[in-house]
Amino acid sequence: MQIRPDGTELYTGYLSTEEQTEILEAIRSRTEKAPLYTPTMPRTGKSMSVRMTNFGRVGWMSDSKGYRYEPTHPVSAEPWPDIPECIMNVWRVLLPNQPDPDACLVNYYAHDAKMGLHQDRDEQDFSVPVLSISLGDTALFRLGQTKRGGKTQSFRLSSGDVMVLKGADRLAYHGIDRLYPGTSSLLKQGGRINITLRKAL
Ligand code: MD6
Ligand code: FE
Repeated sequence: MQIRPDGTELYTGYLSTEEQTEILEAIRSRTEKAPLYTPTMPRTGKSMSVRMTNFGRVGWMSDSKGYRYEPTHPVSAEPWPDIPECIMNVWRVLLPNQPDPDACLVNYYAHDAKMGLHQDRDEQDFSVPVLSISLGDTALFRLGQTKRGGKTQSFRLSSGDVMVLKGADRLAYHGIDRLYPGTSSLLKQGGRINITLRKAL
């Protein structure tokens, strides 16, 4: 579904339960070596409410030094695990004319986690879209404009939904206002995983 002309696309129910489970297992096997950690915010040093890890050549990081891409895990100092093929394939099917992603950010939301409005602007080439996969509990996503303070629209992202931010919306502000706990049985502990694929370099 086209949310906005030449912009955001939402593929509701794109992944089957089997595909979601395969992706979840691929994440689980990699988070043993690259565990979820709690990032901090650049200016305030406050903890984010989501926990994060990354796969790929580089991973997105936030700490007192700012936002950036790094080749290693901040706690283990090891290179990030590879991006699972089952995740890579979602990108290749939906974005066949784009270069492969080199960064796969994994965010885990507990029932009370949220993410403030932000732009994804730490990548080198904004002409390459960002693709996001949602797993677990449904979340309320807010999509704004490329300038802060513009009008916003909200929609729900449920387990198996895939969203592509591209074109005019590649630099649109967006965030997660809340989860709807208990809306999915995919994660037995509840909560939500969001995976974003990007070409960072
Ligand atoms: C989330 N998503 O869905 C947060 N960024 O939990 C994002 O921040 C995001 O969904 C860029 C493109 C798509 C996204
Ligand atoms: Fe984002």
